[in-house]
Amino acid sequence: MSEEHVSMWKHLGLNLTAHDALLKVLGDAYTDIYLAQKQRPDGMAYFDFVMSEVHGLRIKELLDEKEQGRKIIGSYCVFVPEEITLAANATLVGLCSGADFAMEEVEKYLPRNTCALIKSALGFKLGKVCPYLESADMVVGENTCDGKKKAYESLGPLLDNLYVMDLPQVKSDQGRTLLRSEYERFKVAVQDLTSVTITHESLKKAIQTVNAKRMALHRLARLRKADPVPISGLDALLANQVSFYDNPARFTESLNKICDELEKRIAANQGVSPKKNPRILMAGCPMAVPNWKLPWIVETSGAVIVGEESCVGERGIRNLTDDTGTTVDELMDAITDRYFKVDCAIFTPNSDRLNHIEEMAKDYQADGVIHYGLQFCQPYTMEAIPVENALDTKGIPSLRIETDYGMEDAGQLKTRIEAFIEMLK
Ligand code: BJ8
Repeated sequence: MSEEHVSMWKHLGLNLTAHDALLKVLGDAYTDIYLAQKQRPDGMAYFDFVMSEVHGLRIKELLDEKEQGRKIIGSYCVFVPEEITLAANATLVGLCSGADFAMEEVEKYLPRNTCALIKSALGFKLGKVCPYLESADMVVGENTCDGKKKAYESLGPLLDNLYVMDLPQVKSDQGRTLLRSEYERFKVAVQDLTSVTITHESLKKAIQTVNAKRMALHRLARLRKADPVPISGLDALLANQVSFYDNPARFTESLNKICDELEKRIAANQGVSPKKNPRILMAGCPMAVPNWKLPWIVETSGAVIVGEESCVGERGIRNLTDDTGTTVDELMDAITDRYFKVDCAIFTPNSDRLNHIEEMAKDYQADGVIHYGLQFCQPYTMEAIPVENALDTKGIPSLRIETDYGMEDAGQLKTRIEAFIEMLK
């Protein structure tokens, strides 16, 4: 690690000892889980590089952008529209929350039985180990699940720039009206932050940039329908994870290059996993960097993951935004329409999600579905039961997993997952 990076982290106020420990754990996990894979597409070298510089060059880029007057906005949820931030000359970064950190400190603020994702969000702040969080000029919290809503009350005083966005919980006309007005309020807040007024031209261009990124991710998803599948679930998950903090245009170009390579693999009937290995659809809670435990167990147990019904996956990228509106208001309506379709389990009722899981299982020729719920996540662990019942009636085998970010249950999970995969064979 270069001296320049260390002084950058110092300048951001990171706890250098704790940060070193985090980077060590992250680097070791990446080597053991990612670099140990066989037959990876050559293009994944780009993501290996991005990961090796995740707290280095990317942060330097963001700080250089800030020097030139650009603002950085951090977010914890796919309901925060990147289109609005880009249109106002701001960069949106996803704040990962995929690892345990400073847990003793966290439990002074939150009860022990809080989901790992929420605890992680607070732990990264309390441990002072996230350069993205420390670079952000605004951090957006959203009223989604009860856990997040209440945790933002604890996180708020630790930050000087928390903006809370309200979100509907019902897909009704009133719900859409609330989302539309919250996006309007967010637009004003972002304009105030950047001192840039969003125009029809800037918003349209931002929509096109984000659509291009989503189209590249859709292309990757489509290619995973091939049998044999040309890329591992772990690598596809990584592409989705990186999409949250990479430069959007560069990400799109790099992912499209990988897709070109995957098309050649498919034409040559080349896959990452033997044809006989069961194909798995993962469904449930989002998996943020470096939460790779479950896919790693699945793919080292004789199966391959072909899709993710998750916010770090298809739920987050499904649907493009219509860019044909001729005014800022029409484009804001189109943005609202696109995001209102996100079928997060905080919505009630949420039958769209059940339908999407069934559709995905069929489209990706999945032999079985693994439903992943983070322990203490009520929305997803509760919804796992109707999901299981719906799949059961369609004759699609499924397995319900509840876990956290720790490795203590890895052996037990492996036993259950191996038995499930054996049954699918
Ligand atoms: S749109 S899934 S990114 S809220 S795992 S914190 S639900 S208790 S993350 Fe999410 Fe937005 Fe919905 Fe997607 Fe709560 Fe559950 Fe924890 Fe969760």
